[in-house]
Amino acid sequence: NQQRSLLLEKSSLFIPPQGVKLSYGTSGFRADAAIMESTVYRVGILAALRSMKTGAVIGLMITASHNQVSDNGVKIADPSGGMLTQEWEPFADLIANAPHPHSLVQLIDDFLKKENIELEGGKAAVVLLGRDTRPSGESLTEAAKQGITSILRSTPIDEGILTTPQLHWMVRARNRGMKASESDYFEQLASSFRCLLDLVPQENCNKDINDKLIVDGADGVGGDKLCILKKMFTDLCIDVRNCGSGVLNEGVGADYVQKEKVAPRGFGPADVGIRCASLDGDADRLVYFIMPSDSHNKIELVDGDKILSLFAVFVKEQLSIILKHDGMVEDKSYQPTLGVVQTAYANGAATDYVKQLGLETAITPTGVKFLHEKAAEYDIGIYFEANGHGTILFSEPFLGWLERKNDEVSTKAKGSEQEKAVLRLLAVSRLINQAVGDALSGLFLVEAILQHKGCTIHGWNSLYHDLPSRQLKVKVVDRASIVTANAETVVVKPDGIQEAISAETAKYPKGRCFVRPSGTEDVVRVYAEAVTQEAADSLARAVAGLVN
Ligand code: 16G
Ligand code: ZN
Repeated sequence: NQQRSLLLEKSSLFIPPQGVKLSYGTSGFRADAAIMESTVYRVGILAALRSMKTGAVIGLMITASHNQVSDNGVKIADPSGGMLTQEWEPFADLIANAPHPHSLVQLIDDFLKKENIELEGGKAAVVLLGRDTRPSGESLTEAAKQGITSILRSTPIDEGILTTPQLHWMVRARNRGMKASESDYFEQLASSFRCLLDLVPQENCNKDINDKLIVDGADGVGGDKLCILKKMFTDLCIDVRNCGSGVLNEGVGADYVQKEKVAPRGFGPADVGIRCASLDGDADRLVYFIMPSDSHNKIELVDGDKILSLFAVFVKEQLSIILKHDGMVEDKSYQPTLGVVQTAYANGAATDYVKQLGLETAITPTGVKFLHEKAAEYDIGIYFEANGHGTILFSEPFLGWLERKNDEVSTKAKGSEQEKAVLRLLAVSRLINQAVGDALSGLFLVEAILQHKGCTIHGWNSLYHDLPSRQLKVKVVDRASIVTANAETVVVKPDGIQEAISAETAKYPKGRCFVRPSGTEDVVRVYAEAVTQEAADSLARAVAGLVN
């Protein structure tokens, strides 16, 4: 038939290189850009099928995030704007690795039957395409379009160069019938940020929390977009560096800054003590840092855990103001749930801090899809990985309640603290990306909260003090031989390893240690925490020895 011959014809132009086997990991497919064409083509097909199956717009993002510039990758955004459903990941692996057009067409045929997808009669497919600034992005976008148009009645819409979270945001917005262009994104961020600034308590309005913010754009897409946003404010002092004139992710970016704990390229002694931030290559991660006053460029890292803590304090405060009307009486008619979601990489001090705030905490395995899913169980779910990926999710019932409160207080309690708190939380829900972690919206929320509290980065950084920690990578023959459980905190295979790790950890006061196979590199990662840096180092080394 027509579909079959179209697929055979087009796919014969995209034959996968021999001997390469890719898998759709936590961040989609990623590899050297030179071998990605056939994979991206096939993911284009998958995106079109996913759109047909769901009857909704699907996103396809071409990026390799913090990897080196010569790499590239591709991932799918589902109708909600979240990650591709895990149920389709095996199919992604199958078609990416099908050796020739005939085997590809057969796999697709089988899958269509299994999933009950009608290529004719159902809704036409629409796929939004985005890419980061990598030079290979343009031709890979072409391959994706060829993939999408290999399925009859499927339309690609090329949105050009975007941050990953922008594309996720657009997919979500479109599927909810909302305005969904890039300028709508900027407009929503700017107006909600402005709203939060207008609601800064009088006593903190003119506090000089420090002169400016300096942002490392990783020489990627985030810096450019931030420059556009920055222009929407006249009173905002943001100095954006590493905006694309240097090599993407080379000695710059949130991943580098967080892992190496050193300042990115382009930062020097003149920046000591100033509030600095760093985005990653596709702007879905954000960390802050402070340049040290001595000559070494070892920075003080203000990581995802600290961002989470700042958000948690603010949201909790505003929520309790709302729940306490008429001064003291708590509103018992509705008790929204507020929860914090982290991974085992969260510093022990961070977890203790949010617990001490009285918040429910949960941990999940590494990877945005796990954190996001868990956070969505709460009315307000705040999740962050230590590496700076995270956001705040608001449930529909909670937002509905907030809107009703807003109507109520705007007549009965105009100008009250309660009204302001309602407006602040509504603004947060519009500012912070509801689809996925977003460095730009996260950055504007951090800035708004610091203003609100009249708090410097130093004050923020001392909310709690990180326990010393150490991360090591271990090369092993087969990292898949290590199997973990309980959100990666215990090893269940091979036998005996966990007992040995526990025995080693018990030697250190406040010691905590876990190992897990990396999802993005061919290594096993070791994480150790203890009361001194020496102890954390020594625990990590000892456990690395056990895994090896
Ligand atoms: C991916 C994940 C990130 C995780 C990292 C861990 C997404 C979108 N990204 O980049 O959340 O922290 O992998 O890498 O889920 P690792 O498995 O090599 O430690
Ligand atoms: Zn990223």
